[in-house]
Amino acid sequence: MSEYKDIYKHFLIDGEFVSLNRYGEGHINDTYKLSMKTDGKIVNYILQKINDRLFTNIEALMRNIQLVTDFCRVSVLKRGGDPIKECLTLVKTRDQKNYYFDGKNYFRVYVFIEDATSHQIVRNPEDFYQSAVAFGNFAKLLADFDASQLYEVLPNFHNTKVRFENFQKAVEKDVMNRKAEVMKEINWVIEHKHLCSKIVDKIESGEIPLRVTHNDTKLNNVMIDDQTGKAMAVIDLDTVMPGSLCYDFGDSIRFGCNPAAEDEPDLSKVNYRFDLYEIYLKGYLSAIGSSITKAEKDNLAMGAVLMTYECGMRFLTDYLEGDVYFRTHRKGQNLDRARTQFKLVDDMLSVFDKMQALINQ
Ligand code: ADP
Ligand code: GN1
Ligand code: MG
Repeated sequence: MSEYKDIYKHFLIDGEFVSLNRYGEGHINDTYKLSMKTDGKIVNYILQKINDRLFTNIEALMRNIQLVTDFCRVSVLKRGGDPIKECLTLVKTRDQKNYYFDGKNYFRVYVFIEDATSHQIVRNPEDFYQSAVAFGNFAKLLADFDASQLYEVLPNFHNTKVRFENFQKAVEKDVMNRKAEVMKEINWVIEHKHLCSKIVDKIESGEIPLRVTHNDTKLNNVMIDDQTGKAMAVIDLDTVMPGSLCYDFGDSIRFGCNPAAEDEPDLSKVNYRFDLYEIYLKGYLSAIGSSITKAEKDNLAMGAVLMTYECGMRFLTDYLEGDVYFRTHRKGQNLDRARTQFKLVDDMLSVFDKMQALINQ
């Protein structure tokens, strides 16, 4: 049983303890499913040990999440929905805080969103379409959110130029002596360096607007209703901060338009699914409506290439640094992850004109 099995006692949670088990496939926080029994009924929660190596100002991070979930709740209520199912809901501590610090670690608790699943792979095109609608709606919702209220949790999170500099430093330091083994991948990243400035420069010049975005829009950060197949809720709000729609769109494409796992070692199984890109584009544009600018729309396809390139570079950087950022379960997992991303970028670039043409249609 987990060493954290008494943590729930500090939160406003009733009933008798049943179990606490590791849960989900997130790469960042330590997530557990907590089950309690009240009046003979099981009530579940998500308990997370927040990654405080990455998130250094937990107070501000949790304030962001509180603001965004409160905002989401009001909007869901306005349209007659059920906020417990359609939004993340934080459970307060007994002293009315939204996280608990035990002197060493930071914890938070969410209401468990029942009868819905966070999928690791696109099972069918309809799921993917629904996730596009969910992220498109989320973006539209955040268009009315006052950005100045938010703390910038991870500055330069999707600044691909800065990501490249960090990659270069990792190559130079080579702390794990892994460089020689991955020269092919390192050279591939360097050959594609010209991609780094594609969107960053347009954000800097003001051509592409900065707005409040999710910044981590992969399929497993949306809950799909098990019964109806519709997207129920957008989750994982740690990275909600100023960003670009092109990145949010792109990250969904990166993760979803690949029929294989993100860490698939057999690259023959990794292919870019153009048909899924088409489906996602349709769903996203239909949901976001007139909230997208022309410049954003024109750069959606580039957003997909860039997010995939950047993510691959981040996985390779982490491999070189000794797997200290993304959670790994086996040796070489970050390298496999990097390789799938590079394969996807090659595939995307080979049909880039088609990707762009579809947007202009
Ligand atoms: P990470 O930042 O590590 O990715 P997430 O917040 O995405 O952490 O949570 C990891 C996984 O836990 C999700 O992919 C999902 O499967 C599950 N999860 C998170 N929050 C909830 C929730 N409120 N209800 C049900 N499942 C959840
Ligand atoms: C991480 O937290 P999770 O697993 O949803 C990462 C994303 C990466 C993703 C790659 C805060 O997302 O940026 O794109 O892994 N989140 C953070 O799968 O770094
Ligand atoms: Mg997640």
